[in-house]
Amino acid sequence: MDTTGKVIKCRAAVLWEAHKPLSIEEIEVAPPKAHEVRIKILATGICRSDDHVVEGAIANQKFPVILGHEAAGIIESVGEGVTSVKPGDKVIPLFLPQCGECRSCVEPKSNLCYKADIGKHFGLMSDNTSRFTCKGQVVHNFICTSTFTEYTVVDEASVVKIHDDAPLDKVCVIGCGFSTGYGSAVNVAKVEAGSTCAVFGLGGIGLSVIIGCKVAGASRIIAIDVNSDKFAKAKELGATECINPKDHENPIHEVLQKMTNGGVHYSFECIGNTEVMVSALRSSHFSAGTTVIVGVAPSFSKVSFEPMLVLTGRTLKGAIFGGYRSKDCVPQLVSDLMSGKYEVDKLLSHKLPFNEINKGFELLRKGESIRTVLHF
Ligand code: PAD
Ligand code: ZN
Ligand code: ZN
Repeated sequence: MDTTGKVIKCRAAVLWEAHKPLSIEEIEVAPPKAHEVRIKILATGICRSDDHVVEGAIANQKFPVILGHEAAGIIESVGEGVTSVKPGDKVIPLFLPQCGECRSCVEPKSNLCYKADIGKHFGLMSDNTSRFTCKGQVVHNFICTSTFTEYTVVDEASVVKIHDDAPLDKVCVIGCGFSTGYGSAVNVAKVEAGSTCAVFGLGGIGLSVIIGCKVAGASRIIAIDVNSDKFAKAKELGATECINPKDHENPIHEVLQKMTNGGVHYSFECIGNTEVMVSALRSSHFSAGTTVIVGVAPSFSKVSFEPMLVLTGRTLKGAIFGGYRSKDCVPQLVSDLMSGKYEVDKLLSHKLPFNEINKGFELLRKGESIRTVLHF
């Protein structure tokens, strides 16, 4: 049946308010307006950033909302003026858009397009309306994507065509977790061959940082987590040593300083914990070290440290989506995966039917899953 131009009724996981489970509902998805596309989502992963909203750590998120931002699917229909994709194309939705026209998109060093909703959480399309309704109520979108639904509508700046043969149940992780971690190592830190790295937090993001450090040729990759169950996988992916801060009396930065004769070249915070951000900074070499903040800390939280820590020459930086310009880079990341430059199978720990989405969140909270991929 041709659904072009029609409202589609389908299943979606609606979060009516923070601190509640997601609720599987029938929603209506309006057709795409000009420069928008409607996507049939076929696989979507659960990322900690989705859970931050459920936990209420993202203060200004508008409700009700359809979360989800790491996914792959097929274009169902396109609005007027859309040129970069057509119905039937395999695509990845981009939570970090690339409009190609704003100040960031024309700055070669920036990747944070002005169309991004990160930190703003307006949760609406560019005409300030939503394409989702449920039980007569407007439902907001989440960081330009909303993928916990059978169908979603996104701006053309927030979607990119990928290889026709791409395995969607795998490449969905390129929509967030893999690219964020991998890019933080190879693109943001620019890890060099022979260097020493420390990765704090071994979820989907931290493990992807490890993959990046290994591809870059780091000679030591020290993986740190308070949950030692995470170590086996970290080692399989390239960690050379694993340490649990709970096994040490001294602060973790002292342990790392000692292990590395004066600090690591690169450290990565992949948790979203402000204290660990400072530990990561202290773990790096006082004048040659670089620390990358990847984790998302709760809204309004503050990081505090003595300026001397950076005055001596350390670099502290951060990036969204591994510093990648999304439209330019995602198709290549997919092709590189397909050609075997890296593999993501170890990140995809669980697979669940869409209706069991709350179980997927539980697995993440209990530290049992890396990525749960939901299928429809
Ligand atoms: P996750 O919850 O799967 O992994 C976090 C890991 O950190 C777990 O293994 C925990 O056991 C571990 N941990 C918790 N506290 C500590 C501690 N004090 N010391 C050491 N280890 C600890 O999350 P994830 O990998 O999906 O995401 C990690 C963060 O990255 C999270 O804050 C998420 O919001 C953020 C993120 N950032 C971007 C971006 O573009 N910058 C994109 C996607 C996710
Ligand atoms: Zn994410
Ligand atoms: Zn832009």
